Amino acid sequence: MKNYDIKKIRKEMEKAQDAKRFEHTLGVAYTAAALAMCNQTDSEKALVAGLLHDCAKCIRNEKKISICEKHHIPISDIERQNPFLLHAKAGRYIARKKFQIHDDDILNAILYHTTGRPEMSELEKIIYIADYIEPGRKHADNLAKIRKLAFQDLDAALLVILNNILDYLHSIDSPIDPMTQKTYDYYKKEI
Ligand code: DGI
Ligand code: FE
Ligand code: FE
Repeated sequence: MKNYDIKKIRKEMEKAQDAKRFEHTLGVAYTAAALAMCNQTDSEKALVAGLLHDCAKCIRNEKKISICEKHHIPISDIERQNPFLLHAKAGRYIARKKFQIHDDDILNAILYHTTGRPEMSELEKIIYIADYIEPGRKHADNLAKIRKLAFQDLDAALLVILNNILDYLHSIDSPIDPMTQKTYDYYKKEI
């Protein structure tokens, strides 16, 4: 099993993010590690993926676009119109190049942490869920219930979160990435 330099990754993230975002990063990392423990899966990987999931969040939109263009990472129309979505794709790239992460499961957890995808791995689900329920999040009204559910049934929590996000995006008339919709449709049928 690979040993990751958690301290170093944490320090780098503290440098790369503003204070509020770094608090969120720590919240996601430790919530993901707890979810991994609860599911008897690798908590170190969960910690690494949690620490790195938003590693491109504090990069300017133009820079996110240029990183993707320079490294031949395809940008969809919706991503071009909503470049914040690209922090997932750019984040995967930075995790691989700068942090030398070569574990595909960790890289995919970063890549799909915003939209999800059908047939997510357990680690992908853990990061997606931890991003939504970490202690610093205050938004959703049914958050207490979702937090409890997350530690009982990952799939059930995933579906409620996807449903909440889609409702929220519809309510503010925000364009929906086809992958977000596909993920919801898949898990709605699956669960
Ligand atoms: O980076 P974070 O803020 O921690 O979390 P995130 O990467 O999950 O991004 C959060 C926002 O992304 C949240 O407000 C919901 C939004 N989002 C997820 N899927 C889509 C989306 N926004 C749009 N416009 N379209 C989507 O398909
Ligand atoms: Fe994010
Ligand atoms: Fe996040």
